[in-house]
Amino acid sequence: MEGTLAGRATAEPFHITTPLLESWALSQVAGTTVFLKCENVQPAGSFKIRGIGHFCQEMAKKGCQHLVCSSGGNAGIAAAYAAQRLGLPATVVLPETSAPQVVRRLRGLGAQVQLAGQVWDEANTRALELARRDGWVYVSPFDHPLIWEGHASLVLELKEALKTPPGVLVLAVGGGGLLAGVAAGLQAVGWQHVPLVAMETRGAHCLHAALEAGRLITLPDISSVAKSLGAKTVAARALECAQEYKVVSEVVEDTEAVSAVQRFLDDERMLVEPACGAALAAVYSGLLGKLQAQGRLSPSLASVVVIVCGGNNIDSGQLQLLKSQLGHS
Ligand code: PLV
Repeated sequence: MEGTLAGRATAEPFHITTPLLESWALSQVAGTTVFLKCENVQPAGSFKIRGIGHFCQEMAKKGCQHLVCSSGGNAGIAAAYAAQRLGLPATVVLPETSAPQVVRRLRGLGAQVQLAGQVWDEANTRALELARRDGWVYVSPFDHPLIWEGHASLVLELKEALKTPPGVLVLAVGGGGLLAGVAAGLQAVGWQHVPLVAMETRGAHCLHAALEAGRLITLPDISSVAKSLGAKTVAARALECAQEYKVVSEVVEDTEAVSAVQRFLDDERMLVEPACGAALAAVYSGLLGKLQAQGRLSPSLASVVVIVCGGNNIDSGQLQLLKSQLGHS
């Protein structure tokens, strides 16, 4: 019996098919139908479980003994969740600035937690060192073809639900795993012509900087409060995708991302972190309308899909703190 359960645990994906909800409030703001792809209701609190879950399952099949993941929080929670389901030990390395409730959640999932450095890139260096141990496998939060393959499942679900392609798809970019996965998914369903609006916050805008320079750029520091977007360098594959597909890269201020989090909470009664607020700000800050006026998006969008990527790095107290830091009332 135990064997059967373990077998099932490796065969079935760990993510769920998420709801695609039409949002009355966001549709009012955008002037067209806005659908929310609700990744915030995934088992580990964000879309990350799609790709990370798939990656960990494949590594388990290959005889991995211990998973070690560096993370801004959400990828780590996804890896710890996957490890628990696979019956494997996991170590998650987070920056020292990480929220205590994320550390508690990780320990609750049975993971060992290490804190290293001020930003994700430094935590990642530690994770790569640990991964040299025998039987240990490094889990990137965003940079692996299996992760993109897992994330692509999101687009298959969109195709199943919508049947016809949306006018535009809006998503947040950190290290670019979601972008690379969504691009792969669009290709797989024949929707490669659907434009993507890739949202970052200033101070975590590594894709935008790379596109401007035409090559990978390493930001000097992460100054944005959207720590889950805080990779200093975007994945090479994400830059390629941004050049190969119809990708509009946009940067919003922290204050717009946090204000979007607050408005989304009031409109939809869902609390997401600023990383996700960056995507929502494309609607709330009137950016889509601006892009339409500039001719960078069609003036008549069939519909808008916003990937509500979710995130665990938030609670009512943290939102209050962010608002007071950024001078919101
Ligand atoms: N967060 C990664 C990388 O952090 C992590 O370790 O959890 N929205 C949310 C809620 C996220 O957690 C992330 C990634 C993103 C968006 C961006 O996804 P990506 O990295 O695939 O572009 C440093």
